[in-house]
Amino acid sequence: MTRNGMFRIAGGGLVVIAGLLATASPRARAEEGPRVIVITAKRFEFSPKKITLKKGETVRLQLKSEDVTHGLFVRPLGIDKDITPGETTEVTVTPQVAGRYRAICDHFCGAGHGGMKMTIVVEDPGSAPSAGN
Ligand SMILES: [Cu+2]
Repeated sequence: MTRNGMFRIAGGGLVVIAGLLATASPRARAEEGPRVIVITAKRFEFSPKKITLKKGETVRLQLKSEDVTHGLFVRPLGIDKDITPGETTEVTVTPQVAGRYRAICDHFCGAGHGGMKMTIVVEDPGSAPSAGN
């Protein structure tokens, strides 16, 4: 075998591997499951302050705390979790009713605890946007 031939084989192998990587990764990502939304809690706010979900779409919320233990409580969506610092707390939701939901911290975290809240908007992709309340 010539020197030239060796190079050709090596080059072809690399192209095949690159092709496998390119096609495998998007598929693997799609099979991982629902859309993931990260929500970070710290005294005395959630970040982001507002998330938008779609009616009927399953999403996985990943809850993290940057300081002390907080909570995330949204009764109509069945969400009631403690958020412990240093851990990722997951909750999976599939909202069935469109609307605007107020999420609150329900684990006392200090002086501003009572004002610690965020908004979860659930849109119905099948209906026109509402004109407000
Ligand atoms: Cu809190």
